[in-house]
Amino acid sequence: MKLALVGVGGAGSRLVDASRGVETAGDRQLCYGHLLTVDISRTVDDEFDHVPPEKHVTIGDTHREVDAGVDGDQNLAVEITRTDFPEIHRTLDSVPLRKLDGVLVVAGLGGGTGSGAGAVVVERLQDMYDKPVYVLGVLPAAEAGGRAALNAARSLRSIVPTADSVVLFDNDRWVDADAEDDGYERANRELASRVVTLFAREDSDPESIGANTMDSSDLIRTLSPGGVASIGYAATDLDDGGGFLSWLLSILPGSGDDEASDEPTDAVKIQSLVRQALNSRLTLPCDISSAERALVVLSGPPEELSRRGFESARQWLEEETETVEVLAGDDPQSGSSTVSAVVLLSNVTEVPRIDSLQRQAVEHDVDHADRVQAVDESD
Ligand SMILES: Nc1nc2c(ncn2[C@@H]2O[C@H](COP(=O)(O)OP(=O)(O)OP(=O)(O)O)[C@@H](O)[C@H]2O)c(=O)[nH]1
Ligand SMILES: [Mg+2]
Repeated sequence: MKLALVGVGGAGSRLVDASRGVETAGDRQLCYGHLLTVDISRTVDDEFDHVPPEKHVTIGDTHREVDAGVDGDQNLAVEITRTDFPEIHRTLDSVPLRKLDGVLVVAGLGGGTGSGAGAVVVERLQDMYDKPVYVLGVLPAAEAGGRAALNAARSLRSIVPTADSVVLFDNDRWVDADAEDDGYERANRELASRVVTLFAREDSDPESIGANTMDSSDLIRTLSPGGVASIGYAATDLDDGGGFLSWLLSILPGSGDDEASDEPTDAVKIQSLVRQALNSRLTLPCDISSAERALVVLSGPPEELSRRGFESARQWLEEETETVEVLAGDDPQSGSSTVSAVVLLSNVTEVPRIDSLQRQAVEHDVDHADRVQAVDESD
């Protein structure tokens, strides 16, 4: 799938930079260089490795309240973005949107800019473009505080109905608060590699595309119910020691038993990998049976991807997720030394983190209202 990447705010811009980094380091193409980042700032202090300066749009720089961002003020971000949208539009004009399959807007939903400007960008894109507009949103960790939770809860309310689907990433589960570089860099790489593996394809010639190869219509179909989506991922290195086979033998139930067969069947191999992906830490932990649709993509050398394995993995996933619609496709990567499985769960509704975020947001809102009232009364 070819998607233009639009990063909004600090986290959104860094994630677009990281995704482009993953893309350029491998053979897979996602945005083909069609990207832009938008931030509200008077000072540009971010150094990007993969976003050229002409693709970075700074808005609100004449606004007196703005320094290096709106400091969590979502309403101010919305106001500035509405006023300065022509500046974003100019850079968007340099992106050949009609030739792409859609847009992926990336934003940290706890930030004022990510949540506020992000919502305006999604709304405007939907008005001017008839292909899907997806969102990759980062939920703030609980430590980010009540205001970040309130921003995220509000932005989910406006973005989820407007976007074609919102893939979420939970900082609470992914960012190591004790890490020296504040843990974002590593989390961003993990997320970027999942997104690129799910959406991007090897830049291969159309002649070599097989019957089971995943294409963009499978992704569009899986994401079409809208709502919130989550990604699971597992990979194994073929060159690592005994390779795929011995790794699978070591994780299979009953391995080491005398009656265990010498070689697991292709179906068992692939099913084990898909099982690992589903049981892995999801970008947004959720009850998998609440998903409306699911998609599994298996990447690796074509000789490792068997048809029978696929069908059995798909059926198994159908049972596990209690979902009637599970699509499966492969992503042949000739010469690759890894086999990986990505599972996309779409329109998940049982998400404990969204519930706790909403509670945190309500508490903050009540506290905030109490403080305002106390100030008013003391006047
Ligand atoms: N995963 C990840 N999360 C981040 C990163 N940077 C910030 N965050 C989180 O995302 C939220 C938004 O932060 P920013 O993106 O810096 O905020 P912003 O959108 O620029 O908005 P303002 O700074 O308020 O103008 C915060 O809750 C941070 O904890 C990042 O690089 N990766
Ligand atoms: Mg910022």
